[in-house]
Amino acid sequence: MGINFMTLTRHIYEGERKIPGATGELSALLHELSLAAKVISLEVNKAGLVDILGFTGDNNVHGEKVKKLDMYSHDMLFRAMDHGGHLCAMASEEEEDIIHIPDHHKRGKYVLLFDPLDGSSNIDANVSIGTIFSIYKRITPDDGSPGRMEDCLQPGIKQVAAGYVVYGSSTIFVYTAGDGVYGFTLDPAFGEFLLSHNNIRIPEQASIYSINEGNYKYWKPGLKKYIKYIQDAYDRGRKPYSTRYIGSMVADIHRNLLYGGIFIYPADRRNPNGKLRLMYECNPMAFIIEQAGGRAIDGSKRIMEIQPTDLHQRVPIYIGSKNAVDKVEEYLQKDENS
Ligand code: AHM
Ligand code: MG
Repeated sequence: MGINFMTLTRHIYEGERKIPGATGELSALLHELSLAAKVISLEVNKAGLVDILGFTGDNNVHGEKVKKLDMYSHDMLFRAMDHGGHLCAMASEEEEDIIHIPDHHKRGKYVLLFDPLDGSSNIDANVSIGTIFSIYKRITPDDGSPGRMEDCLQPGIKQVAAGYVVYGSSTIFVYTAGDGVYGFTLDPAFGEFLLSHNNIRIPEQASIYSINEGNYKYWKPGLKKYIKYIQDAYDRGRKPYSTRYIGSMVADIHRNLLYGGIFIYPADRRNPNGKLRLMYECNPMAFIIEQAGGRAIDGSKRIMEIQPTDLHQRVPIYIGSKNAVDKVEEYLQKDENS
């Protein structure tokens, strides 16, 4: 029986070797991220066993209750990433301001943004959760000075790499460095991420839709009509889409990436900007989905072309299989023009 020796680390380094002039810094960064992912995965897996479940009692910058595992993951990522010498700044969904690299560490040319533990309302129920990350090159001079806000507030098209980790029935690390999407499953026996999903392509045709339908009443008419359209597929001689909604964006999008589907967190009458954050959730997921052949829009614009103005800004998102996103866009536009 053949053994798969394509580890995540080897894949990253081989990828970088193909790029003329690459310094290896991005590879080192991704490798360090994978170490943090292993540590978080361990902790998530034993969450039910140790006294770590439950609220810390604090609220995060969005006014939501923070659970201990969120903070643990945030701290772990910071600690894994602050000393490598490749970053000039970080930003996290769990922290209001830009995070500086301590003065006693070298600073480098990259910026890292992350959502340490997405879908945290699912923690207590042992449902899949994940980490999302996004990497940019700084735009201020790479002279060892601290990174600044403008280094963080770059549009998604400037990402040099992005990825996510799903802590599910197994732990999987999915990333893109702009040359396709690759997934690696953590082998718990020897603690390595092994290539399990080579060059992932999202099916053009969706068979799943993922949206919190409880908010139906607040949706705009165009979205209501689109959902009705996909539910009426039988009338057009097609199997209707299945509804699947975990409530963990990472897990919902990961499944749709593999099976074909659309994930929507729309603007609605209560939340004109939706719920999800452009910098920590939408841009990295958009980069992955586009690299896999799909699309991600905010209703009218490409997510990755939005110029951010705030680290924590929210944005509506329609993301997934190309044909499905084309269709919802058509419905939303008809609505705007009527
Ligand atoms: P979080 O970052 O506080 O965990 O919230 C983000 C999560 C996403 O993973 C998920 O898609 C969404 O919130 C679900 O929201 P809702 O419960 O409104 O459907
Ligand atoms: Mg989140």
